[in-house]
Amino acid sequence: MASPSITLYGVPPSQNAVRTEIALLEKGLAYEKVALDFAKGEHRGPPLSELTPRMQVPTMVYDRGDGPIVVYESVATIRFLDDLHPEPPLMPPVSDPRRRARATMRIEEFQAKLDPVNVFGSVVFGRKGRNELAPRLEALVAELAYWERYAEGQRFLAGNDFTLADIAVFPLLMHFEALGFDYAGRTPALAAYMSACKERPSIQRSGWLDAFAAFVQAMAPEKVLAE
Ligand SMILES: N[C@@H](CCC(=O)N[C@@H](CS)C(=O)NCC(=O)O)C(=O)O
Repeated sequence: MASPSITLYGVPPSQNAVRTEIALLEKGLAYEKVALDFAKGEHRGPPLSELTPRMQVPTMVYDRGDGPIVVYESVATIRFLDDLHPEPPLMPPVSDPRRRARATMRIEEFQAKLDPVNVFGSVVFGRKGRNELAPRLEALVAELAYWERYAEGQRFLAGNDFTLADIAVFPLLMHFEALGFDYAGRTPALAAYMSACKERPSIQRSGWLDAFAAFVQAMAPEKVLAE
């Protein structure tokens, strides 16, 4: 297959956009990164508005010479890349149904259960505080208890190999660390999992950990998840 031309529209600290980038780095694919300035409303105009009606990032334009394919929704982008570029694999094979089911469940649970309880935007942009968010914070901590169980006894979420499930979940977990959640004290298996992900070369090479840390420092969100 000819090497595709890939353009990734993102925003440096975005936990959504970094998923696509991690998958690209895992696959060893070359790509051009276009950083949009949301403060200037760059996502509301062309080219993004012509590529996606939702005008959100990540949006990836993938072209292997037979016309551009636009893919958005971060989980769709990483699935797409793993389907079209199966080596190295980012899903356990069908010949290992136990681990494959685990990875699939974690991705589905990320989308259906974990992402919906995220309060990061409400704290950072909505400037909502601990009292106002109390029921949502309780729901979030209860949800993290499931993930603690999932992280126990293995390096990554579907076993000892890094998969799409980790690309989906890890960036979101960083949000809760930024809001003061004490992984080491409250969920030790998740703390070990976070360390393993932070060491992953693709995650380090993405530069996202630094971009996210700088964003958190600049926005100084209230530590609503600190005990
Ligand atoms: N479910 C989407 C969420 C994408 C998303 O919310 N992206 C944010 C940046 S982190 C965005 O583009 N926000 C701009 C907007 O919604 O107007 C995904 O996983 O890609």
